[in-house]
Amino acid sequence: MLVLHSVYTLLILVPLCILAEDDPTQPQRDPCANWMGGAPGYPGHNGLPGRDGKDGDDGQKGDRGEAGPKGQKGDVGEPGPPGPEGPRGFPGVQGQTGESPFLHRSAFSMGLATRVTTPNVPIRFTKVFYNEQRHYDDSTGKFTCHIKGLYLFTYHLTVYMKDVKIGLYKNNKPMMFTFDQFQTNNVDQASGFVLLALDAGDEVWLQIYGEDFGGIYGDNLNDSSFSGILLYPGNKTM
Ligand SMILES: [Ca+2]
Repeated sequence: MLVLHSVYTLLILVPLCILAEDDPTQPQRDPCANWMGGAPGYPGHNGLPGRDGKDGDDGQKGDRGEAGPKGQKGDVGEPGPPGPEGPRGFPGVQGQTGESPFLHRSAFSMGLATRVTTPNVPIRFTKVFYNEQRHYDDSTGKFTCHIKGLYLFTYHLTVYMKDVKIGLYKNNKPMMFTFDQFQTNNVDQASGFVLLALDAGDEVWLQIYGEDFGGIYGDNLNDSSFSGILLYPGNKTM
């Protein structure tokens, strides 16, 4: 049995010595040195990389980060709807007494008491319809302006027996005329209406203009009137 084992060992090792002698990459050595004890092997090549392992479990949640910088201001929004109606206010304070529109008063309305035949002098109207302020003087027949302003003058004369030509004067200057021819067996009228801007001190009156025009008549049943009234005081240019 021992002999058989030695033979087998010899049969295996002899070819190995021959094979080792033919490898040119190995250092030269005695191919059969220590062949009975066996020569030490050389390190093998590195193996192939192994497969990827399974994913690990999720880690723990990290800490909250720092707050970011403040953003830019946005656009102005649309206006909102109107609010509800407010409560009723308190009554106002009573006002002060105003200036009376009749504070500046000047008016007269006079009538003839008798027939007038004298020409070229102021006609004296002595029948008083109204002359509260006495701005019309029935002793001279003239109205004198006491309040600067705009005045209205009007006259309505009965014409009887003769023609009438009447002039309305302002400070010795005739401002307007009215002429009426008397018709036989008739009663006529002569009328006039005018607005005049007067200054204080101005005088206004009526008088027969020229000769042979003294037909102005008046009695208890036929009035001839001359009236004037301040429309409003103030500057002439109003
Ligand atoms: Ca006539």
